[in-house]
Amino acid sequence: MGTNKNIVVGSHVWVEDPTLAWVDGEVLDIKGEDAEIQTSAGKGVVANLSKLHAKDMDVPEDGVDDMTKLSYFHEPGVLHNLASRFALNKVYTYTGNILIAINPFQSLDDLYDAAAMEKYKGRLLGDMSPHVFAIADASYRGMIDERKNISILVSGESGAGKTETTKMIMRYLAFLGGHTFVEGRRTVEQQILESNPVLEAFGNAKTVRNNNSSRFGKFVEIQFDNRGRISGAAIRTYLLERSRVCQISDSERNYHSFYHLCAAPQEEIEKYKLGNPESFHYLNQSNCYQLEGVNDAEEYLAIRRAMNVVGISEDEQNSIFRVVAAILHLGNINFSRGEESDSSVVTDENSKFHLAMTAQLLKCDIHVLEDALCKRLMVTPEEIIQRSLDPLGAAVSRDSLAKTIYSRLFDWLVNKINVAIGQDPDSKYLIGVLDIYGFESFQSNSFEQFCINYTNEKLQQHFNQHVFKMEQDEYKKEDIDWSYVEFVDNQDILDLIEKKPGGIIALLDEACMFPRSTSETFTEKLYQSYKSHRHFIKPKLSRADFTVIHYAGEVQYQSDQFLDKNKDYVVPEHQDLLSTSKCSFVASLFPPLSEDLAKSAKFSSLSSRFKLQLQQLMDTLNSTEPHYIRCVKPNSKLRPLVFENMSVMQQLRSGGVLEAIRIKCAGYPTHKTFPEFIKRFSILAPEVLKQECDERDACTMMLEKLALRGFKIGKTKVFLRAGQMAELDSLRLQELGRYAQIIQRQMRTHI
Ligand code: AOV
Ligand code: MG
Repeated sequence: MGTNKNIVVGSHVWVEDPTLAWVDGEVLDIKGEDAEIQTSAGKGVVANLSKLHAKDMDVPEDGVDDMTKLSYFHEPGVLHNLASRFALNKVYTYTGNILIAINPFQSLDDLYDAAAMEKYKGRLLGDMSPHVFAIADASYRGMIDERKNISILVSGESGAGKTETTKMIMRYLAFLGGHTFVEGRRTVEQQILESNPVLEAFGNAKTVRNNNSSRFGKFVEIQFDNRGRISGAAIRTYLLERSRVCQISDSERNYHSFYHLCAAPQEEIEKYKLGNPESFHYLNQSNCYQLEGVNDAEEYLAIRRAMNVVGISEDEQNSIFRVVAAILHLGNINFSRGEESDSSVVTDENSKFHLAMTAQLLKCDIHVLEDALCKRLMVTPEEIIQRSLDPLGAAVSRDSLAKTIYSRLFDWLVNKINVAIGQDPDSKYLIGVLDIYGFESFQSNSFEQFCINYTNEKLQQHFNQHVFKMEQDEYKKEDIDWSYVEFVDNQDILDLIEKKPGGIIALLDEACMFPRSTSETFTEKLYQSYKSHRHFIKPKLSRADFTVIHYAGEVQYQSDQFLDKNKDYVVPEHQDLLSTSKCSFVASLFPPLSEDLAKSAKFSSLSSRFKLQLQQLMDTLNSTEPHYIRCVKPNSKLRPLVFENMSVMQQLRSGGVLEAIRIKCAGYPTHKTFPEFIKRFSILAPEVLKQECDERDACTMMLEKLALRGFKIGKTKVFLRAGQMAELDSLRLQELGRYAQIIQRQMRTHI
C-alpha cells in the first residue's frame, strides 16, 4: 500500500503498536527513513517510514457505513472505522456488498423487531444503515427480480454470531415469503424456523468460546414458488463433533439434549431411571452443569413443542429421548479385569444396573450387549475366534458405541426434519444459508480442525474469486482496462490438502488402509512428500506433527488420532446388536448392511466423504449469486462494548476481509466520483475550475497536471492505484500549509 513517500512532517499517521495493533499520531520530524511521531495518547514513538500508514482526517467521528468510502483502504483505517462504530452500537458495516457484523453481546433494542423488518422491506442495499435484514432483503429481491439462486455465506470464529445471524436471515425470509397463518395448521416457514431449536438441542453445546456453540456445519436451502412464497426446504449438515458425546473438558458441557432430558418432568425421569447430571460419567467430567440464563427443564418442554411443529411424532420423540437416556446409562458401565488374562467383565452392582438399563432402553439382549462391549470376533480364513478386550479396550468399545448411536440419532433428526418439511419439486428458486465453522487454530489441533480449516480454504477461494469478479465488474461498468490486475489465490494449499493422488487426504486414506500404519509412518510420508512445499512445514521437535500454512495463518496439527478419526467404521458387533433391536426406531438407525457393503465397509474414509460433501456444496454455491456476511467477535470475554483490536485484526485477516482489501489494492482501490474528487483536490489545480469543461475532463486535467501515473478515468469515477490517494492528500496538506502561512503573514502585515 506504499504510503511512505507521502508522509511529511505534520502528516497524521497510524503506527504499529504491540498491544493495540495500531495507534494514531502526528509526524513531528523525519530523519532519513525514520519518523518521530507523537501519538494521540501523548507518547513519543520512532518508526520506519515504510511501516506507517496515512490517517484519513476526513472520516467522521462515527465512521463510515461502507469501508469503500474510506479514502485509505488499509488495515488501521478499517480497524479504526469498525471500532468507532462499535462504540456507538453500530454493529454492522459494509465493505462493498460484504456485511461485517460485530457481535454486540447484548440485545440491542429495536434492532431486530417487526418494525425493523418492515423498514428494510424492499429498500435498496445502501439506502438504509447496514443490517443483516438488508442483505436478506437484497437476496430475496435478487431472486425474484433476476430469477437467480442466491446463497448467503455466514462465517466467523466461534462465538462471533454466525448462528444468530443465520436465524435472523431465516426469520426475515419467513417474513417476506411467509403464508397467512391458519389456526391449527403449521406453515412451511414455521417448520423451518422451529427446526433450529431442535438441531441446536442435539448439535450445540457450551464450549469455552461460546455457551451455545454449534458443533456441526449447516447449509439450509430455502425453496420458493413462482410467487415468491416459501414452498420447501432442505437442510444439509456437516461433521458433527462426535468425541464430545463421551469426552468433555472442564467448563464445557456435553450436548444440550442430555441436560434437557435430566431436567424432564418427574414421570420421565423415573421411566428412564435418570437423576442428576452429576451422576453420569459422560456429563461429570466437567464441573459445568448449568448455563446462565438457560432453564433446562423449560428447554426440554420447548424442544418437545418445537418437535411437534417440525413434524416429529409423540412416539418418535419418546424413542429419541429413550436413546439419549440409554447413552447416559451406557457411559456409566465400568469394566473390571475378568478371570482370563486380558478379558473384561461387568461386575460392580452399579455397572450391572446401568448395563441392564442400557439394554432395556435400547431394547436389546443384555448378554449380547455385554459381549458387544467386551469381545470381538476375529475372522480368519480357517475359523472365527472370539477375542476378549481388556477393560481399557472395553471402555473404548463402549465410547465408540455411544458416539455411533448419537451421531446416527443426529442424522436421523436431520433427515426426519427434511422429510417433514418436504422439498418442493416445482420450486424454481432458492436461497441457501450457510452457517459453518470458521478457521480454527488452537494449542492442540486434530483431525476436526484439519477438516474445518480445509472447509475454510475452500470457502476462501470462492470468496476471493467473487471479490475479484466484483471488482472486475465495476471496472467493466466504468469501461476501464483491468487486464493486468492479477491476484494470487490459495489453490496451492488446496492442492496440498485434496489433490488426488498425493494430497494429505489421499495419503491419510492410504495410511488407513495399511494395517501397520501408525501416526509416525503417516507423518513421515507427509514429510517426504512435501519437503519443499511452500505451505508445509515439518516442526522441529516432533515426529508426529505437521504444520500447514493456511491462508489465515500457520496451524500445527497433532496427527496421533488422524488415522482413527478418519475411519468411519461401525464395529460389526455393534451393528448386529442394534440392527436387531426390538425397538423399530433403534433398528432403523442401523439398517442391516448388504453382503457387499459389509465387506467394503471395512474402511470408509471420513475425510474423503467430507471432501465430496464439500465439493457438492461448492457446486451448489457456484450456481448461486453469493452474499457474504463476516461475523466478528469483539472480545473473548463475551462482553458488550469491549473491542479488542488485536483479535479483531486477526479475524479480519482470517475472514478474508483484509484479503478482499488486498485484491482491491492490486487493482484500483480508490474509487471517487468526479464531484467528490474535484471537491477534495481542486486546491491542487484551482485553474482547472476556471475552465469551461465537464467534470470528467476537469478530473483528467487535474490528474495530468499532478503527473500521476497508472490511474484510470471511468464513466463516473476516478480510479486510483494504491498509494495515490495518500500522495494527493500529502500534496493537499502541503498546499493547505502554504495557504495557512500566507494567511498568517497577511494577518501579521494587517496588524
Ligand atoms: P457462532 O455460531 O458464531 O459460534 P452464535 O451465533 O452462537 O455464535 O453467538 C454467540 C452468542 O453471542 C449468542 O448466544 C448470543 O448470546 C450472542 N449474539 C450473537 N449475535 C448476536 C446479536 N446480533 N445480538 C445479540 N447477541 C448476539 V460457533 O457455533 O461456537 O462457531 O461453533
Ligand atoms: Mg453457531
